[in-house]
Amino acid sequence: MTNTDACARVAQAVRGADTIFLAAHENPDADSVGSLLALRDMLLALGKTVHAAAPDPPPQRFRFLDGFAELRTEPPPWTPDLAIALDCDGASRLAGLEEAFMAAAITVDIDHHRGVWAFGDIRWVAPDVAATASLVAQLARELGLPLTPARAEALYVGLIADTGGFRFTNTSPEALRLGAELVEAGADPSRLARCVFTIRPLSAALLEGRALASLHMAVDGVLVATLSLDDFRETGAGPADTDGLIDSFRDVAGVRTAVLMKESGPGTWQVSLRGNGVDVGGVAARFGGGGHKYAAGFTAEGEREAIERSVVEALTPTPDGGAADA
Ligand SMILES: [Mn+2]
Repeated sequence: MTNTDACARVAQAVRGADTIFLAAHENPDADSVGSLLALRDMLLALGKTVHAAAPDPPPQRFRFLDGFAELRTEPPPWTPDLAIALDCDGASRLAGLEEAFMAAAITVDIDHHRGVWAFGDIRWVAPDVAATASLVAQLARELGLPLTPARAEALYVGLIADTGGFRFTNTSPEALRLGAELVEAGADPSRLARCVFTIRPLSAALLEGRALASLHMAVDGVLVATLSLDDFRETGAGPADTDGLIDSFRDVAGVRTAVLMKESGPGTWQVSLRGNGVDVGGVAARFGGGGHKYAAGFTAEGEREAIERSVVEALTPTPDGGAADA
């Protein structure tokens, strides 16, 4: 099924439905929240009864988006004619909403992940587009709906988040064209970039200070940072305040792999790994974790120093250029 065919089938399903359940993935990010809110607004304009939800509360920094206050964490009180999942890499990512989602007469998966876990009656999965927001914009065109300022703002938030502000390798001509179209429709690039990338709570800035103070090159090319329970308690920071930290460590010159060790309970360490062209997913798997090739992690119990030693050893470059035995 081509992208155009899939879009037409989703539009047809929308036209034929009265009650529609929209669902984002667990720990919803900018792309799933933006896509959800833009599509919710479109469906309301078509006179549909809409229930939009995510399994976890969406980040408060997106509360300025139209309809944010109407987002729910529980399933709809009715059995929907149509259920649409947005940006969900697999039905399991619907978490507590999965059962209610699957009860719909027609289920739709709109996503831009690789599609290994595609699900539902209609699977509109387009790994070549930069963001799920791009697909929602395409659906608006198919349904003959304009990109209002509110819709443009929500979709722009998703687009810039998933392209890293038009810097990642998925920054295609199409992504840039859509960006221009959304700005013409009323999205404010400067204000939205600040909301998505720049602004953060004081606790996150203080926590970054702790992480920076701990930073050291354990062996050549392997950079390690640590955050203890005390660091979290004394700065008032929570787990979400570490977002993006390890990515900035990967960007330090000379780093092949970055390691961030976070104490999540006494003696329990969540270890995040990032690789610059080094497969850290394989290393994480050896420690019982998982993730992507260049971004992965695992959980370990025990003494911090011992865990650091074993992970650094596993990441230490070998003469063939890979991580040890990877
Ligand atoms: Mn996405």
